[in-house]
Amino acid sequence: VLRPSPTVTLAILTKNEIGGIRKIVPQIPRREFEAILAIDGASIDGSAELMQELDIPVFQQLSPGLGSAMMQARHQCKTTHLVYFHPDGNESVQDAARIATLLRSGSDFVVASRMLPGGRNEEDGQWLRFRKWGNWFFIAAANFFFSQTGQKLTDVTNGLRGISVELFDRMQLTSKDLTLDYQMCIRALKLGVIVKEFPTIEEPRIDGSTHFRSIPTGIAELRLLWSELQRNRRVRP
Ligand SMILES: Nc1nc2c(ncn2[C@@H]2O[C@H](COP(=O)(O)OP(=O)(O)OP(=O)(O)O)[C@@H](O)[C@H]2O)c(=O)[nH]1
Ligand SMILES: [Mg+2]
Repeated sequence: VLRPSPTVTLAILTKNEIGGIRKIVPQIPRREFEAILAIDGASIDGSAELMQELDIPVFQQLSPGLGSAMMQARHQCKTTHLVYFHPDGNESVQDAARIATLLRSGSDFVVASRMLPGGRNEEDGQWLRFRKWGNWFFIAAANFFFSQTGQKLTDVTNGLRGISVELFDRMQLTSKDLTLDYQMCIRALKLGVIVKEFPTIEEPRIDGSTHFRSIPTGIAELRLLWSELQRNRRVRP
């Protein structure tokens, strides 16, 4: 099959993230992407206006939830591939560019991993690492229940990732909240798609506050895992 040569959109997701945007967005190596856009979740701090000043087309989110924003980015995307980026300070703009490069060289799905050797999770160095321990559980469960090829993923919840639009559509994703990241990884395993990972260093957020508290997030991820177990056979090709 002849495929068009890959083109990549950088999709920036923002909700009241003005401090991070001010520092991070000007550092984005925009030449690495054919297109750039932002989906804004009804920010009230001027995030959307600042993005527009920085020459980035902003689309107001039509329905709530981080997953909905990611799906809307897919619908606005006119390229063959898509990279998701969150300008709150957690993520490196160089790693976003690296994802674009990996997509261009043939990967269908690339996830920046905080758990691979050389990577770092924002909790590393702390004594209590509830989020990281939760992540370990969700990673182990995904690999145990869904891996078709023997591939073992090392990070299933990091939002810094890129995917081909074709694969995104083939995954038939349904999560409207932040569990969409986990659902994408599970669907990749179910479909037997190779997930390309590389180590990434997660820095602390710059400003503002988290949108996702640990316990409700953990419960949402558990529910997602449960529903993926229920529909285990439905997505297989
Ligand atoms: N468009 C849109 N963006 C969102 C929504 N919720 C969160 N975001 C953005 O998605 C990114 C991830 O949210 P965070 O609150 O940083 O989540 P996190 O990285 O798990 O938590 P921190 O450790 O606090 O950084 C940030 O850039 C947010 O601004 C939403 O509903 N819509
Ligand atoms: Mg963050």
